[in-house]
Amino acid sequence: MNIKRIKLISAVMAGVLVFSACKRVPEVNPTETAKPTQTEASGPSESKPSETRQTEGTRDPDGDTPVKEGSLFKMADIDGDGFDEKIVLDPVMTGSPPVNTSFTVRVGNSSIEAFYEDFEPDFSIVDIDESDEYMEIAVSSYGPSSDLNTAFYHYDGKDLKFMGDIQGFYGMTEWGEGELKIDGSGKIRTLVKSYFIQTWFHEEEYLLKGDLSFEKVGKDLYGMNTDVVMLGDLTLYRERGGAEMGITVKKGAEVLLKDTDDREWCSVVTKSGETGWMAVDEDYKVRGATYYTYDLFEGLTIAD
Ligand SMILES: [Ca+2]
Ligand SMILES: [Ca+2]
Repeated sequence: MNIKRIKLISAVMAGVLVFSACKRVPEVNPTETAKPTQTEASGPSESKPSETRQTEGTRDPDGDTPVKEGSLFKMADIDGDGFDEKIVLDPVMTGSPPVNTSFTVRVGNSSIEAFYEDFEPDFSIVDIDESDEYMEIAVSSYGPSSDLNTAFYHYDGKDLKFMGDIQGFYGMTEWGEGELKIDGSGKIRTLVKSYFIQTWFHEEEYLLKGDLSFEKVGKDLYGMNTDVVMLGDLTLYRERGGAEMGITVKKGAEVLLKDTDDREWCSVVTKSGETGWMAVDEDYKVRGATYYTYDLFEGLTIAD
């Protein structure tokens, strides 16, 4: 037995130990129980963990999903039956220069084809809810204009099911850790893009439901916290939802657009600490004024 082989076996054993430890204490790091993605390529067979980990019960038929050249796969027990499945992603590149435009995710005899612009040719096995025995497949994409997205898939032991898309990237991106977070609580936290008053992002939570769909939890108010300068006068409402008028902020004043329901109301705080509320219709039309938000405030971000 040469040194390379010993190293490999040590690495595999270490992987098994880490995996076992995580299985016993999933709350330590529930999203890291899956092994790193392997790329199927020609080369010595001992470089493929799937073929060296015979002791972990890969006799499960789903552990033998065929893998094409250029495809990626991971081994993980995502249906909770005690045996690892082989989860395969076949990326498809088109165009010039070529970009990833579609993929097929496969487990056993079940597969789903999906189309996402500039998806990461990788995927993650995640545990959205530690209280159920399943783990989920997450494929993130960069989208056409920073429209980050993660698609989720569920495998019940027989069929793959598309669960839904959630804004935000899971895992490492070119600029660091993605903003979509999974902690095993059954909730996914992420940043979503809003086109209310301006183009901005706010935190959002989604709850995994029993029918495998995601429900937006939503907040009463989201912090916008954008400093702007008034380009015209505006009389504010005294209270959110009210009809009584309050203070008037004058052209040239610096104000803070603080909290908003992301639908209709936003609080405006003056330099002296007075607060009033602005109502906005159709995302950009300031109620009671002839202004659009981007004509009334300097300092907003307006993107497509
Ligand atoms: Ca399994
Ligand atoms: Ca689970």
